[in-house]
Amino acid sequence: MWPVESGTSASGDRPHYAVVFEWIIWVRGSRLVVTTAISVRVEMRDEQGMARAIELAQCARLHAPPNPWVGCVIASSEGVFEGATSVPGGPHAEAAALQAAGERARGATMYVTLEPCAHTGRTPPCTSAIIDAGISRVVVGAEDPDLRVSGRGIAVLGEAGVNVVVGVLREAVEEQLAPYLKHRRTNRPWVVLKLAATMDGRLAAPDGTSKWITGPEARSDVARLRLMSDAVLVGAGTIRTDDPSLTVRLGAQSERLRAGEHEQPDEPQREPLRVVLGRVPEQAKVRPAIEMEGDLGAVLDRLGSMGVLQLMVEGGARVAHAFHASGLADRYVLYLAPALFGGDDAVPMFRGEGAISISDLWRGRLISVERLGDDLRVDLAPVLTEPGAQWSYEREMSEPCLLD
Ligand code: AOF
Ligand code: ZN
Repeated sequence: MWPVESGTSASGDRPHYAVVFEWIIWVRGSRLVVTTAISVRVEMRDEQGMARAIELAQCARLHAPPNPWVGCVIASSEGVFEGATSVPGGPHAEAAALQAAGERARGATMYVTLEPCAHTGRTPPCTSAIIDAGISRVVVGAEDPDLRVSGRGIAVLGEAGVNVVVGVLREAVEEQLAPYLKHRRTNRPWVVLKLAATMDGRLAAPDGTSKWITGPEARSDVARLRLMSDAVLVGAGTIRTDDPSLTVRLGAQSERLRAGEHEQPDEPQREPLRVVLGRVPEQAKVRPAIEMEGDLGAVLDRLGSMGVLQLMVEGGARVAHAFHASGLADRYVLYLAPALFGGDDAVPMFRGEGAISISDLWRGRLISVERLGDDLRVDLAPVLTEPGAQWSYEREMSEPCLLD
């Protein structure tokens, strides 16, 4: 028996112990040695607890903003108790799980995707509730950059003698919470640039018509992306040619069920804010909409101050170019139909000056590729700008998650 370092549960973790068993099995005269080690199971338990907390957090994805969508699992000898963030002003994930566990939380381990809060906001500090409940170990996915927390939650728990482990499944948590983390670090929204195009990269025919390049599955996926966004932005040119309403067409209720969420009877219907760059004609279907103008950085600052965590940019080609060229897109979501305009007169994805030499080529990182009916959804991230880019949580969530 010897202590081993844990790769994922570093920073202040207690040592793990490995007990290695070797089983010798004879199969038809051949000697087969099977080795098992208990240390692997100890590490796995932390990762499994955090993986479940991540699943639970996804249940809060649609109703938590502008607060973070957090998941929490309490594992005690008397059972497993779960919680997810409620609507803003309601209990945090930790409080919900503690409520479910009651007295059984004493001596238990808590897995929580985000550092517990140490401040009194609309709810009391989760750190006090954790300490009072007698939780002995807290496993945290990622630190909370919110200035009211920012390391204080971890410090308060440590000072009270709670064993705190930070960074288990960090990449997955940071990917899942990317819009929240970016907003709290920069006061700007996470920008998702969505483009629906043919395989030869064209958004519309030379006469401006574009309905419908992609099929129904891709279009419902777009509606789902809108539902996860706090604001959608288009250029005034798109309003003039397409007159889109930019509403969440599938209906929030059915999408919420698809995302595995429970009904929240008091929850208002969530429709993203509609933002137009330029002037909106009187009769446009997009109304009511916010008209904005000027520097895109200032637009993002303003939306951030309005509590927009995720901004979905829906085109057209000039707006896409403006966000791309200024390096302001955090994620590119391309819906590609198996169709070709076959000429250079159809509307390109980006209208404006692009790379003039191969050495200026923008290269992204492929996050995921998914087939949606006859179309493809391709997610790209700019290289070196975000953590956890190899892991796409939204794409992996297919089964509904259930709170116990
Ligand atoms: C949540 N849910 O599960 C956790 C949060 O507005 P308040 O008072 O509810 O505080 C929101 C802050 O609390 C939020 O920005 C984050 O720093 C912290 N943690 N918030 O809504 C949760 N764990
Ligand atoms: Zn809290």
